[in-house]
Formats: sequence, C-alpha cells, structure tokens
Amino acid sequence: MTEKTLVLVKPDAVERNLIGNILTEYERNGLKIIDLKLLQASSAMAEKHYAEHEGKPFFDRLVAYLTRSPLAALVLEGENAVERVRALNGTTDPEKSGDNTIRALYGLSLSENTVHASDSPESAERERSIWFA
Ligand code: FUP
Repeated sequence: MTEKTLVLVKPDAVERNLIGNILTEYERNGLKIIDLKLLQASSAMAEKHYAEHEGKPFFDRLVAYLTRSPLAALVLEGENAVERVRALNGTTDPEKSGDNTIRALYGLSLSENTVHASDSPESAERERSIWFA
C-alpha cells in the first residue's frame, strides 16, 4: 500500500550539514520526497509533536533540543513508507541501532538521535498538520 510518512531531520543533523546525506538515503531507497521545508520550530510545535511524552522526565530537554536551531521537515511517499523509513532510521538509541541505519551512522545520543519518522499512517497525518500547517 502506498503510504505517506512525516520525517524530521533534527537540529543536530542540520547543524552538522547532514541534510543531503540523510535525504540521499531515503531517495536511493526509492522513497519520494513530496513536501520539504526548513524551519525554526517553536516550543508549541515541538510540544504538540511530542505530546505523547508530556510529563516524562526527558520532555523539557526534548523540546529545548528540537527548538534550538532549524530543522528540516519532509513528507515521504512510497510502498509501506512508514515501516521502511523507520527501518532506515533505526532504533531510538543510536548505540543500539543496526549497522548502516541513519541513527547508527549519525546519531549522537538517545536524545540527539538525528531523525524522526512517524510510527503509523495516522501519526503521519497528525504530524504533517503540525509541520505543514
Ligand atoms: P522514536 O519513535 O524512535 O522517535 O522514539 P520515541 O517516540 O520513543 O521518543 C521520542 C524522542 O524522545 C526520541 F527521539 C528521543 C527522546 N527520548 C529521550 O530523550 N529519552 C528517552 O528515554 C526516550 C526518548
């Protein structure tokens, strides 16, 4: 099934000039970029994006990180895009992420893990409305 998924290339990656390398990974795996922008996230946008983590000990740090410098937001489309992009990104903790995943290659830590991708088509719709309002 053709799906859409929402990806964030997070501030740690933009700061280190990694946008191109990361988008190349998606494109050479057959995913189509159908929307793309660079923006400075507000705290309200970051809080909405990570609403499911509100109240957790790492929430404030997560919002501070996502808003500290610009990020790239994009929508990818392809067969099983949600699952495929999460596989390319790897697990949340870069140190535990599989070889050649984007987080293993570029992630700095559990909190600064370089990329985000939606975990379901429903999340993709919700997140898309935040970043491409
Ligand atoms: P993921 O779906 O892989 O992006 O991971 P989660 O939704 O579980 O977590 C969202 C973000 O919170 C992660 F990208 C990193 C951050 N996080 C922490 O900083 N500490 C934790 O213990 C768990 C997650």
